[in-house]
Order: sequence, then C-alpha cells, then structure tokens
Amino acid sequence: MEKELKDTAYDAMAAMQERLKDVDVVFANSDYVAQGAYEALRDMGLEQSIQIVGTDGFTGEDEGVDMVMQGKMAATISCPTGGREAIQYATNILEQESGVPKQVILRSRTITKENADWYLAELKKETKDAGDVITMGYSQVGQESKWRLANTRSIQEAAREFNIRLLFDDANQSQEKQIAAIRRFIQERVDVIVVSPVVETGWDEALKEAKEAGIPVVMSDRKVVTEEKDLTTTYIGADFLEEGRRAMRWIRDNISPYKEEMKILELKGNKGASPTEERGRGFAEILKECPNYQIVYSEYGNFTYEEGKEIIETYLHNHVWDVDIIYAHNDDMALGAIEALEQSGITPGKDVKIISVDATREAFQAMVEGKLNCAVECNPLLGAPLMKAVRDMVSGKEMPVRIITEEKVYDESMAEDLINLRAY
Ligand code: GZL
Repeated sequence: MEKELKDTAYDAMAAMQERLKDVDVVFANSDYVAQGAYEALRDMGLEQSIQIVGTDGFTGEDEGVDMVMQGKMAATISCPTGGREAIQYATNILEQESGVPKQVILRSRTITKENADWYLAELKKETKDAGDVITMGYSQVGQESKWRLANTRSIQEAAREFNIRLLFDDANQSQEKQIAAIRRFIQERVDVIVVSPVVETGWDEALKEAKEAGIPVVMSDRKVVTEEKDLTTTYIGADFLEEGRRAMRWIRDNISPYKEEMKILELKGNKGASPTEERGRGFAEILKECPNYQIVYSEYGNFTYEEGKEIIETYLHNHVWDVDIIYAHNDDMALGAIEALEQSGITPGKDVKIISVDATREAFQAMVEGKLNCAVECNPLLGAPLMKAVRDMVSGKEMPVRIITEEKVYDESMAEDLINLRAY
C-alpha cells in the first residue's frame, strides 16, 4: 500500500513538471505520498526550491518525522490513529469503569526540524507507574451555585477513587487567588495543575511559569484564551455555545409567538467567564433566525441565586412587567428570579416562561412545580473523567485536546419521571 502511494505520487509529480515552476509548496495528505513527491522533485532537481508538508507524523526510519529531520520535508502534521484510545475506552466501558468521556478530540502536532527531537522524546518520556500516588493542585472558582458544589464534590470524590492526592484551593471568584494558587502548586512541585478559571483571559504569565516548571495544566469546566499557544494540555468540560443554542431552539420550538415582539430578559453569569460569553453567543446565534423574539434586558447575575433575584426586583422597580421569557445562564439565577416573581404576584412558568442551564435537581423540582419550563443540561460531574485523563497522562498516554461531557435538554413534561434519577 505504502509503495503504491509513493509510486503514484512520484508519477503525478513527474507528469506536472511543466507547471511546477509556479509551485512553492506541495501539501501531501500522507507521508508516503510526501516520499514519492520528494523523490520526484529530487530527480527533477527541484527539491531545494519546492517545500513539502506531509501528514501522519509516523516515527521510524524514513517515516514522516525522519524525513523532516533529514530536511526532505518542511513539516509533517501528526494524525493520531486513535487505536490505543479506542481499545482503552472500550475496555473501560466493558469493565464499567467510571470517567469514560462521551467524546475526546486527540491532539495533532506540527512537527518541524525545530521540535522533532522534543516530539520523539515526549513519545518515549518516562512516567509514573499507574499505581503511584499523583499530586494534583486544583484551583476551584468558588461556591457560587449548586452546580459548583456538585462539581467540587465530584472532584474530591474522584480524587479518592483514583488515588490522587488533591491540594484543593477555593478562590471565591478571585482570579488573583487562582493565580496565587497556581504559583503555590508550582512551588510544591505537584504532578499536574487543574484550574476552573473564573474568567477566560489574564492567565498567560502564570501558565508560562507552569510550563517552564514542566508541570502540565488542565482546564476543567471552563476555558481560557491565551496569547501563547500550548500553555494548557487539555480542556475538559461542556460545549457552552451549544447549550446557548439549545436554549433558544427550545424557545423557538415550544413557545409560539403570541405577539409581534416576544420580550426576553437574559440573566447572565459572571462577565468574562467562558460559559457566560458562549451561552450568550450561542443563544444569539439562533435568536437572529427568530424575528419575533428580542432580548430587551440583559444583566450579569454572576451565577448566584441572590443576584438573579435582585435583577428581577430591579426590573420590576423600574418597569411595568412586560417580559414574556426569561433566559437564565444557570439554575440558581433562575430560581432567584422565580422567588422575586412570586413575591410580586407574577406566576413563573405561566405568566412568564423560564429557561435555564445546568439542570440540577433543584431545577427539576421547579419544573415539577411548573415554575420552570426548560433546563439545558451542563454536567458538573467532571471528577471521574478528569482523574482518569490525568492518571492516563501521568502513565504516559497522550492527553486528548478536548474531553466533552454528555448533555441533554429537559422540560417540565419529563421532570416528574426523571427527578429521582438525577445525580446532582
Ligand atoms: C459551567 C459552570 C457554570 C455553571 C454555573 O461549566 O462553569 O458555573 O453553569 C456555575 O452554575 O456557577
């Protein structure tokens, strides 16, 4: 097979000799094709004037990485086969091991002459035995919501289950405290640092220090945006954009417009947090396809019950109530809004429809009582998939770039049947 690919590529390059004078780079969608292309360019005396970029990144003599090191290719893009991971997860499922993720996105690397030695060393890196105790430094956002409390319990329980020594720091919504915790974990030479970042930006310096210290950093629950690439190893968490889309799709499909403009009030999480920004963007993406619906009021409620309640109280103080739908970025703010509405004689779930994200047991109870109409799930039980991924990483397996958790959409029609099955 490989020889056929090589020969076919050779012939194809030779046949286009006349047109190669305008070509600067050849992209080969396998390293075997790249080998054929290289030999053809060499035989035509063009190997110095035309660069080749391949794909696969196999190691071994005359394979992709070796060709890069010999200068025959400018780069090759590794394409993990996924075979080992597939067997590993299939075995885990058969053994009913906890923490098997719904989807993982494997890492692809661009291998050049500059990083080829590092890449090969990474593949052979000595690691801890699976039975060794791993020390994890975990920086948690705080205790702002029921979701967060369930998330913390999940992390702490899974650390025990996977024999991981957990240094747990609660930042109480402070990025400054999270950065100080990261620096403390570096000083303590932990094996891995995990952060649930309160906001997306402002992490580059601390993450560079962790990288220089050779300590991998995993983002759990929320994402960061950094100027420099590769400062974090993996992100494990939900697809917030899709959660926002699901909320507005449910509104579109279940709340028919009974007037020209259906007014939506949005209760947002904390400013700059990835769930806040992305749930807002995902919702807006579907909203713009629905001309009869309009966000007329949008405020940051920081994912807390109290602030969800305060926003509704303030709105009622300054306006005659005219809102048809409330979209809350989490259950706690929705439940706080429900209390404020009831105190003002407005019937939540009837006079105004309410949609929230998280789908905690408290949200299911509100749906059973008809006060909440829809809950989009965001699973906080990240402990087991996180600890499993970290143990795999420390025992030498490559960490996926992304680990995505399972999520569904629930509404009041199914709440009664499901509430006692809720794990959080
Ligand atoms: C989402 C998480 C959010 C929850 C809120 O992954 O970061 O923060 O939706 C929590 O309940 O406070």
